[in-house]
Amino acid sequence: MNGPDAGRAGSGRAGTGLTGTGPTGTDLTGTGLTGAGLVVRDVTVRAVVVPFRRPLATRVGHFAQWPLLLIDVTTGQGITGRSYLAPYLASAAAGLRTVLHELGEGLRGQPAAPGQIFTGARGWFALAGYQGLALAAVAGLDIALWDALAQAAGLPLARLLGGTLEPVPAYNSNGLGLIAPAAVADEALELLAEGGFTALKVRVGRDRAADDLEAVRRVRAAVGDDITLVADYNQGLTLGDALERCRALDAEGLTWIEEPLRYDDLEGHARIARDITTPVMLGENFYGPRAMHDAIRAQACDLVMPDLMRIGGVTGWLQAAAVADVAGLPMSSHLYPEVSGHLMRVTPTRQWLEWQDWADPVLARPFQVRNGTLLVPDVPGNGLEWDEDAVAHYRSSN
Ligand code: SMN
Ligand code: MG
Repeated sequence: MNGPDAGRAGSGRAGTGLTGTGPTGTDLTGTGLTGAGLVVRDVTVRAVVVPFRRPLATRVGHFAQWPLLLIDVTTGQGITGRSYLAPYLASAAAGLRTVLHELGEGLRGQPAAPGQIFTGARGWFALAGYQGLALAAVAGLDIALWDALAQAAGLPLARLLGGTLEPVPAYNSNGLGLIAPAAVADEALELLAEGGFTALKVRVGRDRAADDLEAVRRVRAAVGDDITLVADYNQGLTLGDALERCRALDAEGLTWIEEPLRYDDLEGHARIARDITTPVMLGENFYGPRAMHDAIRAQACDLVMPDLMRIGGVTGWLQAAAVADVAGLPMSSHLYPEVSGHLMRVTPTRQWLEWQDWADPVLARPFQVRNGTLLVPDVPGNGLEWDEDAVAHYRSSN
């Protein structure tokens, strides 16, 4: 932390380092320095667990339901910014809630200034650690604050950030988990039909490499050569195994092979990237833009796909998009299709949006997909709004 905000960021109340006044201790209300005039009143976080329409088996877990934390940042001006986080496991949701609660307390009375808060967070977490749940919590608040700013401006988030609302090309990631190879063809056709998709993700990493190859070939035979297919190992392999298995898939016309190794094995991924012609994809486990920078410098991947939560929300995404742009790497998204859709509009090297409808059960206005593209809604903010009856129904104590 050497930037001009560094010293100021740490100067707040013990705990989060946030103060009821400005970072320098001054009351900013009414000074015009309060981020579109918005001042945070309160942060509420509600846990829900929603069922999957189509349970998904991967090498990192079998998902039958999806814990979500719904975040509402209310402001003194009557605008509520919203976001959700999907921490995969109910136990992780409980830990994340605690961090969100602490940070949320500190945000009360602060200007809605997500960029400043994002930078300040590096100072607050300098000792406790900036990645993992800490960065996820910052991201959840950041996304909601940007939503509030966009609502205050009367603009969809994509337009506030300087983009347009053109549809965003998406691949359907709602299925094709580690199911029997004999079952993949039908599911692939169902997934394409769900929204006129032209691209799909196939999970790989079955016990037998031959079963993966058979699954990929059966999907290809069912969907034809014009459909884009990507494969995801979800960190499931060791290096020797990965070299063998990735070579075996290299001639299958995949647009990328994702996370064959543990996510932080940059050297191993670089070795695979040199060895095969299919692009290697990393990114859902980049904790902050610097992690993307590190992976690119290590030549660990040919493509990047940050996850909105782990990259640090809207602010982290924008920084990562600049890194991908200067490095010349195509950038896709991971989970969070709603807000990621807005952000892809301002991502210079945008490639594919990952589409999952997993938050739909609690959304008052689920986002729509047409002709394989996500439609970015023309409403002020990011377009997230809760279906309160559904939230009550799926509420969880975690
Ligand atoms: C994935 C991650 C988490 C849950 C399900 C699937 C996968 C993806 O890695 O890239 O979609
Ligand atoms: Mg993945």
